[in-house]
Amino acid sequence: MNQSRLYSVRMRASENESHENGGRHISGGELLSSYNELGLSVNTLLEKALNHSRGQPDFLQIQCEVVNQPIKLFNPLTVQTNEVTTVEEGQVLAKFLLEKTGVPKDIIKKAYKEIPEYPVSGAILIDIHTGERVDGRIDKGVRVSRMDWQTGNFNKWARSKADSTNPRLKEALTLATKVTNHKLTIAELCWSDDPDYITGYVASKKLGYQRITQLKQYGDDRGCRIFFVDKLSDINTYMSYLEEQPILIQWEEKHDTRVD
Ligand code: WAQ
Ligand code: MG
Repeated sequence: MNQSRLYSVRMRASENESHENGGRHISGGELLSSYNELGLSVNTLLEKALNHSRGQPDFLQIQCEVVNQPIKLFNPLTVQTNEVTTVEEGQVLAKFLLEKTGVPKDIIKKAYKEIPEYPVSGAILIDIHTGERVDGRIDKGVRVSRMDWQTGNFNKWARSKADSTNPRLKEALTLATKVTNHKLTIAELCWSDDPDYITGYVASKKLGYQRITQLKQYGDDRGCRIFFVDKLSDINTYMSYLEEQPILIQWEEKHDTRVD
């Protein structure tokens, strides 16, 4: 890919109205593309929006814009899969792992109580000292953008880990790697809002990407994405990192780190 002219391509789709007019979020997607591949890239996101288990969109937008900032390269977080047999077991493990990353127990409890109040299309930010939501984007949350993992390098990584080339894992690991590479991110907690996908994860720079095979019941269309952050003195800089800093995942075996 010619990195000198990359485009950020973003898609969002919703039911009834657009997101800002109160529509129900169906699907979103973001990637980086060369100019030559823009047609393909737009099509990839269009297909994602048109064939989604959350339903058919009434509103759909795809936007392309050139990226002018230099691109950071990150090695992907180390992945571990934790098999659980029930949602309850999965959620106990998720809370245990969050505590291990340094999020205090009472803050985890408070965050969980508030999850049903957050039907957003992005992620919400919670301060680990107060438990308060700090992103200020009440209805939509923060959408992490300008990130990608080129297919060739991803497939090489997947082969070496004997893992499937699951596109969801690719998307989520790319996002988690970007988010946890910022020093003020303590941890991320995530499960999908797609009713047919029940695997989720807890991620942090130290723990890596800890998949948990059941974090909700099949058929449930409520998702979760929380970034636990440490006292953001400058919230705008943090949010612009999430939204604007372009990053590519580039796996190099020699940079693999061990998980504690
Ligand atoms: N930035 C911020 N929040 C996002 C973004 C983004 N780019 N993409 C999704 N979200 C939020 C949004 O609120 C969604 O409703 C929620 O996360 C779930 O998104 O097998 O598929 O894309 O290892 O449905 C994780 C496990 C799957 C993958 C997560 O999330 C694996 C998933 P989804
Ligand atoms: Mg989804």
